[in-house]
Amino acid sequence: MMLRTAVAALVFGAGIAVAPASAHAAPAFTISDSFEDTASSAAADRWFPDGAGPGVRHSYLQPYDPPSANTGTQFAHLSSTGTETWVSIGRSVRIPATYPRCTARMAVDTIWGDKAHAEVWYQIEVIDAATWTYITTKAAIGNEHDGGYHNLTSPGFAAGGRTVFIRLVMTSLYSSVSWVNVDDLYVLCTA
Ligand SMILES: [Ca+2]
Repeated sequence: MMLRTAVAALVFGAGIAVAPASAHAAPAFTISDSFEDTASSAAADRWFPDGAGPGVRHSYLQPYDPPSANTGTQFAHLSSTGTETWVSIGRSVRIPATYPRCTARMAVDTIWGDKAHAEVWYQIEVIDAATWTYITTKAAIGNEHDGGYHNLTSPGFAAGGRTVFIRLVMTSLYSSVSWVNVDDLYVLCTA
């Protein structure tokens, strides 16, 4: 409840500040991460797989498969064959104190869902890295007939001056194969 109050206050305050604004766009902090290796860091140095539960599960970076990437050539593969199993891929992002109001989105392609329903369950999670508590989450149901990547955007959150861990989690409720590909994290933070 305290977090919701804080977010509402920030949104309200920002609206007042921006209302008389000039034509200049408000400054912002952004991160775009397409799971590619860059000159400054390899994708494997930024992204971390995790998961738990019964059955077989996989979470790893998939390089050099352009037809399956949303952009570039690299993405993440999350799959499982277990019930009540979760798998994830995530990375840390330092949110500047001067740009505390953020949203985060990731692109998800549902490759293989439960045989009866063709569905998988997944959600984007923003976690306070210092306390490992949730800041916000947003869930979605993917269908293997959706046709390609779809963006899943988190609710707005306030985390100025903190490091957050942002991850995409897939949950399997059936014993058949669940499989999604993940690409293109985009974080936008404003004052
Ligand atoms: Ca990519």
